Amino acid sequence: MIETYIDETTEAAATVAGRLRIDRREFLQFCAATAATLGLPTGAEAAIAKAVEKAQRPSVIWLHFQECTGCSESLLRAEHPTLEKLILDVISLDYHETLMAAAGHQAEAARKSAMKANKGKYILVVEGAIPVAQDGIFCKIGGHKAIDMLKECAADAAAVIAMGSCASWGGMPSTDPNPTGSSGVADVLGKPVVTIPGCPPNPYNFLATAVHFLTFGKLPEIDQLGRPKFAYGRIIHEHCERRAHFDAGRFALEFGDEGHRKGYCLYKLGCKGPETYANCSTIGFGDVGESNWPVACGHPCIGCSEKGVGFTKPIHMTAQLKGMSPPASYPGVVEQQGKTSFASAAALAAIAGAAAGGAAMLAKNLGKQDDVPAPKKGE
Ligand code: FSX
Ligand code: SF4
Ligand code: F3S
Repeated sequence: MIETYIDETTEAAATVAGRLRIDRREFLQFCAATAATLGLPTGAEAAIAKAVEKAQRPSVIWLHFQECTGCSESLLRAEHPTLEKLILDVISLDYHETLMAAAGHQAEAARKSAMKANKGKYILVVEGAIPVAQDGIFCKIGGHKAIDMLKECAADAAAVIAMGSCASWGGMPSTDPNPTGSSGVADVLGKPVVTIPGCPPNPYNFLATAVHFLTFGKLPEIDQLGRPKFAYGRIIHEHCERRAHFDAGRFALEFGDEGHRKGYCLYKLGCKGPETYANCSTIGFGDVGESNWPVACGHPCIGCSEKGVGFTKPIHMTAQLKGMSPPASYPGVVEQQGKTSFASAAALAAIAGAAAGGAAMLAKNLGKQDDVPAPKKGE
């Protein structure tokens, strides 16, 4: 049984590696990492390998509206060629204005023919917000208003994915006063869609969503905002590498100060990790490991994926703490040396399981013991 499983997985991996001219081990690592990202049990990597091997690629129509194309850039600027090759192997990208060779009428014809050939089966990916003010006149492609193009393409799609914060909830273009009425896809269509927010979003979250669709024939479980739970189920702060500093009250107070140079928590510089739901802290960006994300680079998270936080709250305003109560006070970054009260020493001794006599000795060791009677000989 186990031999069959290993043989089939190895065979599938060899086929995909040969087809894409990538390393077989790298592909197997990708399958295991995707299974882990999706929170699937052991063995799911075999199902993923086989699904990718079969190459029944879903047709994808990718629309661009009010945005900077950062979503597509983040997808294609992976450090290793594997991610980019896999994305283009896992899906059949039939229409994507910035990547397709066709232009003008040919591009329009490609969109129409992909929609016709895959009616009811294609995935519609939308990048960018949709302007709805003044009847949506602010964004036109091929003579069509964004709002009309979106509705036309969504009508026969098997699933709609809003890629990036702009498409998910309006993002940067919807910033107050929002003169063009920039809106997210779900608001325009009047129905829930899968959203992968972030500016840009993490390409792994899109790829894992596509692989889930390919492997299980359905999209992953989502929350009330349409976000896949595997990626947006927890706040960044829960898994941040600087979290121990937060809990210990060690903060950077200015860029370049001692705390900042030592890698202390960025909460007091405005980090929005405590109110932003995303997996940036666990999977990282750019295909170079988990240490490549804003906080690891020394900048507070600005909450780019979170509606009401990113591009809304001032970058250096301290975050609202979600799901936790802050301590009433924090110890200083630099502890004062010297006087130690008996009460604090007793507490420390109690933690260490020592007796009151031990507390006196501890107080002596920690600093001057003005409040503590000197221990008698033999104590
Ligand atoms: Fe840009 Fe995408 Fe930001 Fe928006 O990403 S990276 S402005 S989310 O739509 O291109
Ligand atoms: Fe990390 Fe920001 Fe939380 Fe500090 S506040 S632990 S830097 S997520
Ligand atoms: Fe954005 Fe914050 Fe992640 S700024 S990329 S949600 S760490």
